Amino acid sequence: MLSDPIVALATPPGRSGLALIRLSGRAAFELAARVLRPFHPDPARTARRAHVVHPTTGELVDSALAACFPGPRSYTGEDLVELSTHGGLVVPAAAVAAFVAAGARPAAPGEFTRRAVLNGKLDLLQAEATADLIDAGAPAQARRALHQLDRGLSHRLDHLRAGLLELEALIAYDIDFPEEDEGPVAAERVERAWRAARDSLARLLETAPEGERLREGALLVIAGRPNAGKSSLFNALLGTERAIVTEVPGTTRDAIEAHAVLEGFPFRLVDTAGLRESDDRVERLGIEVARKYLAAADLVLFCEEGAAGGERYLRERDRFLTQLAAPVVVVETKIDVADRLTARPPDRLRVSVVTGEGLAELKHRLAEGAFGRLLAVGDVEPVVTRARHRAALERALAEVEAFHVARERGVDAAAAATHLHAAVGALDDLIGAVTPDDVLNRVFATFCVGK
Ligand SMILES: Nc1nc2c(ncn2[C@@H]2O[C@H](COP(=O)(O)OP(=O)(O)OP(=O)(O)O)[C@@H](O)[C@H]2O)c(=O)[nH]1
Ligand SMILES: [Mg+2]
Repeated sequence: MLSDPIVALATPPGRSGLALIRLSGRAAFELAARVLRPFHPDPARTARRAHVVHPTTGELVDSALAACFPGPRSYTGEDLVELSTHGGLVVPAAAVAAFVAAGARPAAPGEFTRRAVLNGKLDLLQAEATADLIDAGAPAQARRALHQLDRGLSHRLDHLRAGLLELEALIAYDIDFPEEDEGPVAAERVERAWRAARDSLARLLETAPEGERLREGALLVIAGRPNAGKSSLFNALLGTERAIVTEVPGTTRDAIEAHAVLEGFPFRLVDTAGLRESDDRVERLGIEVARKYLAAADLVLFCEEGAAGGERYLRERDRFLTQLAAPVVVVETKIDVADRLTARPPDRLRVSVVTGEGLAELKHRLAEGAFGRLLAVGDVEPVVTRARHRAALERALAEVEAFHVARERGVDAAAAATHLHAAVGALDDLIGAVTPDDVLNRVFATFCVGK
């Protein structure tokens, strides 16, 4: 049942000062009155002290603070109680059990937010942003989620939608008076409005690759010849000694993956086996794995020692680099021991993990390489962060293009307008105007309990 009372612990279980419990649904206040002594829903949104008592055994569970949020002015849009109890393993669980004994059902993951969406308190993009904010592991992810929670992307879609409806209104005259050659609306005006809508959609879509990368972390693969200093750099970027470093070429055999935050952006860093012809079976397998990662990389960090030189090396290196699909950042390693007299291109990145020289500049270049477009648009422009968003926008763009083709071919206005309807429909799906259950299930599948 949609509005049956649900209860959940909204904070993680474990040793903590406080825990937050949420209760929402029909008759939530009557139910709370069976557990909280004393209990007054008024004044609303005000914290009041109450004893938490098990309704059937009468056992005292805790002395807590309760605040009531009468619907529709609550997170879920229903009557909602928030209870701050003491933390730890025993008290919060006993408090939840008391509410269950009083008639509440333990909430499913994301069920509070799902109700917020169904009651029109949040759109689907905001619900997704709520999950993204909770899951954020890097500051840039949190900023992006907050922007979306604030309806940043939703506003842009509202605007796009209004533009499409306006375009439809512009050609309405052609629909009503198809025989007239030139209606009161000049063809150029329709063309202009169409171009504006198409460009706006296309620009939003262009943010998708980096937007999705922002949610998942950019796959940054460190490559180079054996002993080039890859593992040392991997550790330095991570800030911990994760990979084994020795002076023996061929130390790293397997790929090692770890999460890192560079310049506030999320990365999946991969250290790989040094690339060379090898007779060692294990090393060969490691090189094979490295090649697979390189094929999937969003960005490659190629390490080489200053003295690596030699015509043949450079030829082979350049051939290797041009084969890569991903953009490459080349860095010279071990500059604390490098020959300072050798001439180098002035824009060459140079680092030492011993002195730390060049590391800040390298991190900046990596963030730019993987998230340059996001850095350029800043935090105010909306960005598309999920495959679901991209698919809907691609559908809308295809329909907007089809509308134009139909007009060019002289298809009658009513038929051309069906493409605009379909484009508006795609945007409605995206924002969650009418959301089928299976879409909701997918969106909320990864939520945590209590949110
Ligand atoms: N002086 C100095 N030595 C370094 C620096 N970076 C790495 N080294 C040394 O270079 C050697 C090889 O470093 P690794 O990080 O293991 O190199 P790798 O590219 O991972 O090597 P493989 O795993 O064998 O392919 C080790 O002896 C490191 O201590 C540096 O910045 N300065
Ligand atoms: Mg290594």
